[in-house]
Amino acid sequence: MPTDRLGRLPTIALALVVPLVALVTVVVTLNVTSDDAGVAAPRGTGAGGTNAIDIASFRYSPDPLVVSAGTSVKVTNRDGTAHTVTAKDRSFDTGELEGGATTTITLAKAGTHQYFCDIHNYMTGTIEVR
Ligand SMILES: [Cu+2]
Repeated sequence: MPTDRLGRLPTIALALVVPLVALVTVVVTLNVTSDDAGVAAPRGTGAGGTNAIDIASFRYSPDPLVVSAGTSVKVTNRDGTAHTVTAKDRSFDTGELEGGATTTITLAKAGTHQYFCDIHNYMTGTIEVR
């Protein structure tokens, strides 16, 4: 195990910068999308809001999704390539969802659940279960 600090530093810096850039990209995209809500049905993440995650252009939306415990969440992959919705703690996992396919996950545990795409690990999202 090398413990050379100089060697590790760029890796650490990259590990911090990449998620930050991804976050900024998602925030910017969400702002743009909210001004141009003609693509899909209107959605909100407030009380009684949507219980669905759409995957499009290698992004999850809405992100974060806020749902009540026990809610079934419909996951739709609108891309032409397969994706997954996989919990970091593996408490839920859609498995490979082909382009155009839909599935449902049920979130029993309250809390903040972070998930990712098991094929494209840079794709991440959050579900807040209340
Ligand atoms: Cu993916």
